[in-house]
Amino acid sequence: MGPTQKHEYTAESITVLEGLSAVRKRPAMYIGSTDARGLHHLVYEVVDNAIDEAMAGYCTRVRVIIHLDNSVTIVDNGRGIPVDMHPKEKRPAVEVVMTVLHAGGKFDNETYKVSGGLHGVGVSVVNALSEYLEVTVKRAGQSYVQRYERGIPVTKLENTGTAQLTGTTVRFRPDEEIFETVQFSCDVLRKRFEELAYLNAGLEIDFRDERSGQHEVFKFDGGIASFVKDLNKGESTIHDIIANQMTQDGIAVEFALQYNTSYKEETLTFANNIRTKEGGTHLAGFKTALTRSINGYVEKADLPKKLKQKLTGDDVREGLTAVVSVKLPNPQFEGQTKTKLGNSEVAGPVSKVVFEALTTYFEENPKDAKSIVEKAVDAAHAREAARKAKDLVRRKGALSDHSLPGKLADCQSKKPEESELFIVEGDSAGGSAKQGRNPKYQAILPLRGKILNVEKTRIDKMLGNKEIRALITAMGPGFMEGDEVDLTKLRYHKIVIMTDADVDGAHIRTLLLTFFYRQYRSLIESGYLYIAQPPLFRAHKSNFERFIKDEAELSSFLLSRIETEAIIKAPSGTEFSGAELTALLKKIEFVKTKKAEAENMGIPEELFSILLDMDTRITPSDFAEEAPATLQNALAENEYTVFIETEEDEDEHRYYVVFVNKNNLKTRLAVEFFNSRLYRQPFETMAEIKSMCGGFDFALVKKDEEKPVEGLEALLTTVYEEAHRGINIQRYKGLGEMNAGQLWETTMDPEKRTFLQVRIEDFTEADDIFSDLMGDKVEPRREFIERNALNVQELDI
Ligand code: 0RA
Repeated sequence: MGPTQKHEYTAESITVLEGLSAVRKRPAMYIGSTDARGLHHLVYEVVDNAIDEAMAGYCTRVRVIIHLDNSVTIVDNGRGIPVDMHPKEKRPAVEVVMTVLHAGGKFDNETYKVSGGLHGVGVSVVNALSEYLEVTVKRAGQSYVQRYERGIPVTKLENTGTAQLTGTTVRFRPDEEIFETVQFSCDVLRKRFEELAYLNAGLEIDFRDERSGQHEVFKFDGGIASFVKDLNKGESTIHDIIANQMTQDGIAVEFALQYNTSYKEETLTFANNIRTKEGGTHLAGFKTALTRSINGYVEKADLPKKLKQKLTGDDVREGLTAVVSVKLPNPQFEGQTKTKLGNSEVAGPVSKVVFEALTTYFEENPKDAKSIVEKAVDAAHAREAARKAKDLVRRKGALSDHSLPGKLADCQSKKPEESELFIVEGDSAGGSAKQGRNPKYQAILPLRGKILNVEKTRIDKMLGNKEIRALITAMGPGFMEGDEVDLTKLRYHKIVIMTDADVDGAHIRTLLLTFFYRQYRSLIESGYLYIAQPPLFRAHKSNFERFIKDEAELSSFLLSRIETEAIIKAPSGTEFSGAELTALLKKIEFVKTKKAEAENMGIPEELFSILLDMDTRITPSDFAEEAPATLQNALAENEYTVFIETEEDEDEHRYYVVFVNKNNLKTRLAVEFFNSRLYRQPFETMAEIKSMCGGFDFALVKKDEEKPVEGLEALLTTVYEEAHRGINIQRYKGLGEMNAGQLWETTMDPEKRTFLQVRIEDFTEADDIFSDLMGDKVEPRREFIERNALNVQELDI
């Protein structure tokens, strides 16, 4: 909606256009990429500006709304972008901020900017890459609005009345001409907002996703101490959280830590609110202080003799959960992914803050100090035991072939490039795999039952586990990450996990993936780890047999059967057979999936069907005081009524369409629904179906027998029923249900199989999922299985 009068170009606006067209020409230079990552950066950029206001002490709340058409609104209650005339540019400051590259910088330079990495490029970049952007400023008792399209102002900054409070509202819709995808991920955004709320104690971030109806408010008065508390949820902790904060030499340092009874370390570091995955000088300062303060305490304190021992950095970090956050002017980001803090002046202040806090805490809480020392000493012993266990395995390893595990059916080839190791669940599937393989270059290692849960086990125990030892020796490249994993000694360049398609199989696969991720990360990074894809179905009929990978292939297979045997007669007189029949059914199926999606969002299928069935497509601009007549008529025919609701939210005027059915059930949709893909795509498909068929009263002709079928859904069901007739479809649960020949043909034969290559990115997102699944307490684990119930169910029917 909104006005679109043309703007006159002045000399200034031409230079502006040049700047913005550079952004549109090479968007990746400014936001990193035009995939989902770059897309989300648009939101972060605007939110970061609001957070800058919060860090400067002027903003307490940020609201983010994802609308149905994938436009986004970001509202803050900061000072509002200045609106006074810019002396040189002769335009309001807000227009300069929105259209001139790097003009977003605050005029007061006392506060820290979030800027770093890809952030901090300026809101003008967001503007340049948006189909439209509308900024509303409330400042000095007045309210102002201006609209831009693809970065170009299409209205002047308009004074729209008085305003009590102050703040900035930005609403934009990413440009589909620029981005490969314009679909925001609710999960990705919510994770970032939660993180930002932890890092800025007291700041409220209110996040609403109107596509799903999700609404969450993040606000942590405890800041990063709350962060540590939540990271340790599901673990048993051994003392209260230790935290401190201080500004030293212009660098604001904060940390919080707490040990739990597990054996893993989780230290998250941030610089100017940006997660530094690769660590850097702040992490170095933190580690030094931790090791020094604990060793200092061990030396000074009156402790039993068995605890009087020098501890290493690794010893004191076992079971540690910590968050370190620094804020500094001019952060330097280095490293491969630009997530390593390089400023050398940071290490000293961090070290000082941490050392002083820990030393005081240990003196005041000797009981806790003792528990921490005991834990570290325990870790030191385990490390020693592990070293011995490794030595043992290493010496045996030197005997080469003779030391290979008995269960391993090795391949003849000694060339890693052509050799493959299949890790197979269970002895029986292992048997089939051994018989079915190509022994020249395929090796089989059957693992019995569940392997060890490596998240809960230390390396010494792990090396004591027969299955794990067999796996390590079979693979060949030495031991654990951090020690000497030598990939040149890897005996196979394809390590393939082959498990059943049921819940147990999924669990074993997760355990194995965790093991590789924690202990052999470089092997995954080199692309050597794969997952085999055994078929989910077998179709057979006398001497016909076919293996089918998944649901999608099953439906294509069934359609291909019917397309040669049946004809669909449409009311228009058109007869569909062969490829045309399949194409028609695919369209009907597409509409059906979209209806299910809509239903999931709370739009009843009956209502959605009415909207899709209309003769003309509605757009948001068709709505004024009332809904368009075409819509009102279509609804009236189905005993629905419709009215418009406007909401004068503190900063914006929102339009909602409210549908009421004959039972007085109300469905409320923001008007931008009519610009969403969810509506537009199936509408167009329905229009095609209608023009192809001329109505929905079909007849299905098979072997001269004609059967009337009324309606699209019924047509789909009937066709599939017919396609199922006379063929047996069997669902595979286990590898064991296939004989050796079938296993070869479907899953192991390089000519026919498909493997999934495991990538390290698959894990970084899943990091939390692993800890959830493998942690100490039972509750989060159940949640995981429920959250992923869909996947599991699909595997296990
Ligand atoms: C320039 C100067 C000032 C604030 C801002 C920009 C500003 C930008 C954005 C973007 C989203 N929300 C924002 N809030 C503020 C300083 C204002 C002053 O000095 O009063």
